Amino acid sequence: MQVSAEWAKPLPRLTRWIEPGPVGDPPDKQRTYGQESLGAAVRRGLSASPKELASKFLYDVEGSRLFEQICDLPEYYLTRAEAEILERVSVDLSSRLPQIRTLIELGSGSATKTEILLRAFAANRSLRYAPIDVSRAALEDSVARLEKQHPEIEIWAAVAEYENGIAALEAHDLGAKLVLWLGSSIGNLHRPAAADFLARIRETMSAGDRMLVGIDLRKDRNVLERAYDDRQGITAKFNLNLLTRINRELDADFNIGRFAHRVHYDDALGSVQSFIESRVAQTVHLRALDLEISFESGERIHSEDSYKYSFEEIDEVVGRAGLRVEHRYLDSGERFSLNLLAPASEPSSSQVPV
Ligand code: AVJ
Repeated sequence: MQVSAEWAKPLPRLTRWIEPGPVGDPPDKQRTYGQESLGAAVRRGLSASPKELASKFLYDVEGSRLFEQICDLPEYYLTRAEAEILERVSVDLSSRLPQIRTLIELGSGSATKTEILLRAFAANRSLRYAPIDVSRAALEDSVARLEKQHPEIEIWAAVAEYENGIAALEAHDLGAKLVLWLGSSIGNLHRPAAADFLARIRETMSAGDRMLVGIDLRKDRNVLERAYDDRQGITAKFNLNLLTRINRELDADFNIGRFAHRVHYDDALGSVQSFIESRVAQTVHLRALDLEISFESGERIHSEDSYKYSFEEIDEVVGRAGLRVEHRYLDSGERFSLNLLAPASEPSSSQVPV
């Protein structure tokens, strides 16, 4: 990050890059947040029946870029609905939470929406922002932008999966923290895994800490299926880019034209499921893994779950994690929710002296 203009005063170096430990396979392969490598995941997932791959692998440089485009799509209401809520409530949140010193963000991406919160929280305290993301490119861009626009905010950036990043940050005393998990990323986890993950975050929380979680709500099937299968085909590109990534990183020969993007909302589960479907019977070679994978015509790889929640389902998952919803904010269309979570064991906020 260079400051080249002559007029620029030398700024105190407020940005730190946190480097978590080496990434390896988790001790327990069932853990969905996992740190499984792409190679291990592809070997296991494409040999399984039905075939599957974890959605976290969608986010290489190109995947992160395509996801940013998805956020601007007319059909993808989630980002706009969440931004609308943040615009409306961030000042209220900031005054409700005077004790907070650090905003930690899980999967910060471009951090465009986060800026709304940062502005409100930095207005009445000295603030630290700790974004965690697996995409170094996305982090470098957002950090460079924030350094310019908010030189008063101290930034601790971690290129990491969520829990490695939090563990690395926990080694330092960051004061009372608000953990942001925006964009309904929780939707990528099965409900029990979501409760599990929240419970592990809960373990790192003291009484004054809070979490702010964006969660998409259950709604009409057509609205949901359109949001994940847009007219311009950007979401299709995003999903199929997984094959391009595997070609590059695992020396494979997927012919992208022989696969299609498919989406299905399972109303009982409450999940929009995304698939990569083989248009023909074919065999693919993955040289780096010394592996051949055959597809029948119409056979699918399950590449993503996007779970939708009712209020009851939110309360249930949050409760199982030892947390409670202290406040729930909705957008004007009541499509999306922003949930302020507190440790459940704590007395209600009216009893806490400010
Ligand atoms: C980033 C996981 C919230 O599931 O809505 C968007 C990813 N996938 N379109 C979602 C996604 C296809 C997105 N999350």
